[in-house]
This record gives sequence, structure tokens and C-alpha cells, in this order.
Amino acid sequence: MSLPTSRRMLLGAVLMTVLGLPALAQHTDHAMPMPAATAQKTAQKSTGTLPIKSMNATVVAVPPIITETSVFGTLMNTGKTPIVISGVSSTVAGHGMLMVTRKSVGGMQGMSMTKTLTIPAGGKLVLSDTGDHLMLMKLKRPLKVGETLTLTLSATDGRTFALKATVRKP
Ligand SMILES: [Cu+2]
Repeated sequence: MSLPTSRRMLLGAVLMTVLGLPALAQHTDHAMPMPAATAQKTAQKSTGTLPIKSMNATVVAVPPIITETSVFGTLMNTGKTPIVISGVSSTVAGHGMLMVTRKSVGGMQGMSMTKTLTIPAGGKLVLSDTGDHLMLMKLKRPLKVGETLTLTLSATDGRTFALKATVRKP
């Protein structure tokens, strides 16, 4: 039992129209303006400097052909609320990443990206090759041992901190 070809094509067109409607509606949803709650949250962001003291901030020296490197050191939070770091950037890098190193079930150490790193209120965050650290990716030029770079740390509340880190051999 089969319908004549013209009949089938017509049916197909009708089906496509019916099925096409929800898809169109979804696209309209994506283009909708920012919800009021999100807009308000953005407006509440501050632009001040984070209460951070850094110690031994180090950008690991890498051979010129390597275009990514790690940042180690200790970040102390001298404030009374936790600092939730959500980004790192530098003019010498295409982008920065926040990393955690965890032992997997098999006992192997592996690092993976994380959205945030928290410095507890009045506490510290130690950045090392065996734990949490920062990474600079897509380096735009070779780094010289001994030079000091300024990295920008940004927190979820909108505040930033200019982290001076010296390029050192590991
Ligand atoms: Cu890493």
C-alpha cells in the first residue's frame, strides 16, 4: 500500500511545517533578552582590588617551542570573606586556565580544568604542580628567566588582583 508520489510530497510538506514550529519557537527563546535576575547580578558586581597577598609567585620557564606553562605560589586572602577565583589572564597568553590535580581511582595523578578556585577567608591557596594551579595557554612570545609578568586574577564578584609572578626554572 503506497500513496502516489505527489500525495506523499504534500504530506511531507505538511509534516515539516508542523514539526518546524516548535524548532522556531526554541530559536526565539535563545534570542530572548537577559532575565532580570541576571542583569541585577551583573549590576551588583564590584570592580575593586581583591585582598590578596602573594608569595613566591612563579611562572615556570619553558623552552621556546612550548607555548603553555604553569603558575605556582601561595595566595593569601587577607579579607574576611572567601575569594572565589574564576579566571586568570595575561597579555603574554592567549588565555588562562584554572586547574586541579587529583588522584584518580587508579592512583594516577591527573590535572583537569576547574571553573573556580577558592581562597578561604583569612586563609591561603597553595598553587603547585601536585595540586591546584594556574596555567597560561597559547603563549605569544618566549618567556625570559627572571622577568616578572603581571597576571590578572578575577573573582566571581568582579574584583581583580594584579599578580606579579617571576619566570623561574622549575
Ligand atoms: Cu596544569
